[in-house]
Amino acid sequence: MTAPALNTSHSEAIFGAAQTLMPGGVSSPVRAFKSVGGQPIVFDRVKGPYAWDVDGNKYIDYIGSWGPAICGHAHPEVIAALQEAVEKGTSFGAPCALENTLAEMVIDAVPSVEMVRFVNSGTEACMAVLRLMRAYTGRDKVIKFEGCYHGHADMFLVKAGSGVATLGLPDSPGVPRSTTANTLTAPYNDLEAVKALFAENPDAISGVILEPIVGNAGFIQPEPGFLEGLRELTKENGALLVFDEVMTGFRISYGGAQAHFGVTPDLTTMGKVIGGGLPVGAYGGRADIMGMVAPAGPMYQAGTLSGNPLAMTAGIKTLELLKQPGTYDKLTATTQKLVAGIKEAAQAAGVPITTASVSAMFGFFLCEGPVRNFEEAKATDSERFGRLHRAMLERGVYLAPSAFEAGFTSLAHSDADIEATINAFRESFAAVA
Ligand code: KE4
Repeated sequence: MTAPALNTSHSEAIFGAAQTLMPGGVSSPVRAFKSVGGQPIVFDRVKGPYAWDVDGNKYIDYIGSWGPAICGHAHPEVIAALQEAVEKGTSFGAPCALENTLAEMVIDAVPSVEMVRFVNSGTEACMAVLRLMRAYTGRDKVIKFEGCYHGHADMFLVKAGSGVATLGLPDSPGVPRSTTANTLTAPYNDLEAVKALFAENPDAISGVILEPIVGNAGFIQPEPGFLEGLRELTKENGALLVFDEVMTGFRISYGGAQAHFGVTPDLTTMGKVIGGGLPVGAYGGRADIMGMVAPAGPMYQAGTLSGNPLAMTAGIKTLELLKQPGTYDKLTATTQKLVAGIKEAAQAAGVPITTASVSAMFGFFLCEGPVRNFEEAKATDSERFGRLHRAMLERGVYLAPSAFEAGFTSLAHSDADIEATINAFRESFAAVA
């Protein structure tokens, strides 16, 4: 069944003008649709599980601003809280009680966090946590995993995921070799490779940082024993274990992936959900480590807008909503229904697929699978994914414009939305088979 042609003339005009104003016409590379082809959709507004573009087309949104919109876009209670807060100003540049409130909520929720520092993005959080790992251990090297993405700071742009993988960039020019010389990489789910790196670099590795569930190389889960093995290996080698929960924090469970899997790292980075759609990042962990952060300790990190009252307000209200009983059961049920429908639709069309989900995060690769690491993820049929992405757009469903990203559901996605999405997948897989 062919979809009606999508009128995107206003999107095209606005995006066309953007080309001369901003590199690639976007504020973040993955939004440019480079790997799926076609013109990006220019959003006009969002509400609940929906987005409307500037041509008035409506989409069921499975990106949710790349994670923050877990309660649904523009949740009325978040909006109301912000409207009240904004009357008191947008930024203080001074201590504010709202920071205490959100800090207490994060500390109460996330097993590894005894103290927390707020910043303005996940990138900032990961930059700061790496500096803290090095300051605390006195060691310079760090282990990351191929396909994991920890923001765009120089030292992490080594075999990174997300937009780096999407655009097939050989990491990035402008990053001195001296900066990445201390960044060691291993395949995800490969404990032996990590063990070897520790053996080859005795007393030189400050720690291991990873996405406890990968959302930046497509959706890849830790194999049984992987996280536990890293916990043991880091302890044995006097190194720190750091979970980058910018994407998984408060999405996999109220305590993040670390609570879900029962493995507690030494430090955790967060972002996205804890800002409720406003710019917030955070890093936190053991008090004895966080005590090194200025002005309590010598490790310097700062930020003009860190802890600003609006972002704190949106984060507090969002976590209050997520803390309600049954939240994650509902998110899990919604997502499992969606993923089962995606799998059935692909199989009905004879399209190879492997699917997975945990709570409100999901993904699929257009290959047989299993996909345990970034190398195996590259087997996905990216060309067919591009055609699928366009076919779904034409049927009113907005998926991440990359085969190397994850999908996000929200409390606002209804059964009817899931049914409509599955129908769109049935038609789209048939169209791209
Ligand atoms: P930000 O600096 O984009 O707030 O966070 C960086 C970051 C750090 N760690 C993890 C696990 C992340 O997923 C991210 C950012 N995620 C991407 C989506 N894959 C942001 C979207 C974009 O780059 O436009």
